[in-house]
Amino acid sequence: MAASYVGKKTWPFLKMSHSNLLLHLLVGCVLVSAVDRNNFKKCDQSSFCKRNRKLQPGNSPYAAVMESVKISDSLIEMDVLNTANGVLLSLELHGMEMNTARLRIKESGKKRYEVPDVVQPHLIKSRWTVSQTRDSLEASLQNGITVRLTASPLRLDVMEEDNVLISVNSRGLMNFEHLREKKSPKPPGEEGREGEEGEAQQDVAEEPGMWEETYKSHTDHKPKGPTSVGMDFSFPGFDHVYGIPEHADSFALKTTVSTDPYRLYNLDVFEYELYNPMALYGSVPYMLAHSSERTVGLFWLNSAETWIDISSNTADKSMFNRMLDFMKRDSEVPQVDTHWFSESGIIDVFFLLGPTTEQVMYQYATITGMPSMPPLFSIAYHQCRWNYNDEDDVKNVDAKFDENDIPYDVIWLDIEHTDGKRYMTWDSHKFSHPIEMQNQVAAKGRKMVTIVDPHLKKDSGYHLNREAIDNGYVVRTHDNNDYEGWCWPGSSSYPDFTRADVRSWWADKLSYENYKGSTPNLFTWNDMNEPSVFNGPEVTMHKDTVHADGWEHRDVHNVYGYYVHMATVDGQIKRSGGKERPFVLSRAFFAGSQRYGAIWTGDNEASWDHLKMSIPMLLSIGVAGIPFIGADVGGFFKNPDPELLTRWYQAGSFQPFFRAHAHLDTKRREPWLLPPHMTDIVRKAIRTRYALLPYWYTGFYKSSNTGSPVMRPMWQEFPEDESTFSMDNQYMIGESLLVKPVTDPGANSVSVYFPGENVVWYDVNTLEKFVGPSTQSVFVNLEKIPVYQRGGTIVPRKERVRRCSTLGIADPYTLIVALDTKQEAAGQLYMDDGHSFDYKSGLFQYKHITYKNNIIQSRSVDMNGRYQTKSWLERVVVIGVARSPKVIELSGDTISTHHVEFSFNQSNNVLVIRKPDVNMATDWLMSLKM
Ligand code: NBV
Repeated sequence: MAASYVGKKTWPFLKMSHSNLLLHLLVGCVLVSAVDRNNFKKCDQSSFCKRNRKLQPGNSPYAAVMESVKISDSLIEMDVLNTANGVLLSLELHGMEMNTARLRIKESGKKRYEVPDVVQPHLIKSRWTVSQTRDSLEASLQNGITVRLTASPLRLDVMEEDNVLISVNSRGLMNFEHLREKKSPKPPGEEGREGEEGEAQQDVAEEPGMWEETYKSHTDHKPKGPTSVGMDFSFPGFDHVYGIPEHADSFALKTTVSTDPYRLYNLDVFEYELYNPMALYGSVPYMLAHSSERTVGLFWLNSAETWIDISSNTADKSMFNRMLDFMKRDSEVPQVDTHWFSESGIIDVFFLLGPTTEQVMYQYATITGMPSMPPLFSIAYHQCRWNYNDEDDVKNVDAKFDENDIPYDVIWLDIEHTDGKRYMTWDSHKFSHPIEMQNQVAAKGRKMVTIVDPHLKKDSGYHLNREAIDNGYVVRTHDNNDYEGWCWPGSSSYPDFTRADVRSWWADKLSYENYKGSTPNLFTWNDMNEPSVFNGPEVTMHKDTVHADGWEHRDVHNVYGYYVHMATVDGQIKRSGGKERPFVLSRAFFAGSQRYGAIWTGDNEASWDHLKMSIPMLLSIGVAGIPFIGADVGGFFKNPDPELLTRWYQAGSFQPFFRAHAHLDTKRREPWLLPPHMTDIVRKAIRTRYALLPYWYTGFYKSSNTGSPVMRPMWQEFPEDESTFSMDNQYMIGESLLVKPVTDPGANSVSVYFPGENVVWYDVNTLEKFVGPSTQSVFVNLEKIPVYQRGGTIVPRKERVRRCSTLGIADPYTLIVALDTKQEAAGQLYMDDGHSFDYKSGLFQYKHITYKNNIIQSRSVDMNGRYQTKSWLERVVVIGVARSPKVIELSGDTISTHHVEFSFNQSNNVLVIRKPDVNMATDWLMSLKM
């Protein structure tokens, strides 16, 4: 059993089993202290952050050498000189398809880390048309981007026609700390005499922390010295920027003038605080700027520790001053200024010019990869806790769901299921029949997940550790030994997942033969992959450890977890011979993680504030290209009161990854342990999720083709509506559903903003109608989840209550058609087997369903679809029909034309068409004779 809860601020390893605890106390007792924000660096505790932040806007020392310009089709190259120290850099400007371009600045003749395996191979290039003068150059892509480069000081303006959309180095904050030899210390008395050593003449003066840095008790050896890179980017015409997850902060990013910059450094932050720019478990160095006119994106491809400063010429103005500007008609053009700097690597930036939000999202997904299509079960409801203790516990929980008529798809096992935290093994007492256990769960159509962390117990009897050590697969220390860190199992080694051979070894370990006791119904959870190292600096790996090809951990830190996720996903695909879709949840992430699977927001807390925060956090990760995201329902730490838990279930049922989870020391909180009337409400929320699975599944399919998130900000759907730009508490699921979760205790009303000129919205439960744009206070009792369907859309549902999603695969569909003011609506339905890759070879159906001119029609959008389904159309509900039809005639591919039954409710203008009984795979048409 675990040690008791040791108060709020505790080292994570104080929550371990007694044996592990003892181990830690023996070896690591000196390290015991409180983990709070003081255990994570502030900018002024990081020498490269300080150096870059200290730079002041002004004339940049960098200048393009125009005589060196070389142009070949899609690539423009030139030298850039640091006029302060004579160091030469090389600049590349790549023209790319779809209004995108890439700027790379490297150090001439020097090897620095360039992030591999994130940008998609074979991006389509686009040819530049260039005009050049002695001190400038203008390069344009056909129908798109123009880049105007000014040579001295170096500045780039990324434009469309005459509009500057992104300025680069316009504030002169570019910084490229070149690789250098360490100077030998000067004899006493000569320390101050710089300027006599040729090349480094006017170089930045040596500062403490450049060649070695100590944080708490950890010394970071820096054999390469200072290597940071930085650049400023301004967005003229924009007032709002988003993205750069992961932070527990508002969705619209704040200025950092009086705070630390936003930090990107994957960290296991114990009990994270809200509303600050501290780093968390994952990093996507990608920002979107949005205005009522357009959206642009900027992707900074660098996997080292990164900080981003944001300032704005309008954000800090008072409302009064803004009004004054407006009255005087001399309001400035708004502008957001950003300053990005990373500890190592190169400057590698993508400019995505949209112009629409959807286009920016598509451009980003083209560069970093489209999201994978999740298996159906994984978007249903998951039941997790640290821990389900043994096989009986699993059996009982599984049975209780059935007894209580609550559907669920997956039951999860946390670290205690293993043999002493040796992942991919089982505790032989508590889980002595893992295959039988999985088969029993699977007999009901359900699945299981086990946790597989990347740290390996240093025990020669543990096969994974032995093989990793024997093969030389583990990360090395700066002085060339196997790196050893402390984690759950005690002393642990960490495989170097940045190596392809190590990933392939790991993937093989997930085969059924190698992972004893695993079955095709067992899926995976990668935790602690930042990586978390309890006795490391900031609870992570020392930056001077060494990875493949001599790269330091400093260079690859933010992609380590991404590679763990990638290797685990590869393993799952391999074990099925490439047939089955994988499901792997990861805590750490990077740009491109969307290609691998789901991520969640880590160790939140059972509080109303954390429930509220789940919305902006998920929106930020979503716009940064990762759609399959969730937050622990109920809150991980502490015990939620029944009302909070109930409200959290309701909110979670409308978030993409829907999993309840709880800390080891919390009270049991499965839905049936709530007071009965609340169990009823939670049952209803989970069932609502199941009913809407066809809509979610279709949403994920669209996402996998467009890069657009399923849970999306209001402004993605209403890009011109400025009142939505800072919204943190309501959002859209796809194009059709507006969700405003109740996130306050004792609420009996919430205020909902209905956007859109003349857009009608229907309460999905009462069908009450609201017209936009308007803000309305709506009544909520505990049962109520305020969700509204937008007029003009069609939402597919499955109404049969099942024990889990797979059992409902052939169930009939209901279509909810909400008409707009023109008496029209449209929507899509995607169907396939829900689990295999067969859809890639045509076994799918993608239907476009429309209501227009009193005709409801379903047609295949993609004629390659050949999936045969037994599902049929059970019901069509049309909301907002002006008057009752006289007859409704159904015709289709496989049926003879006939009349169908219907009823019309005059009081709310709702038409219900019953049992059209037509197969969903076929094309059909219903004509309403008025
Ligand atoms: O494996 C235990 C937990 C897990 O339940 C949680 O979801 C992770 O975010 N894990 C972190 C390690 C310990 C947390 C205190």
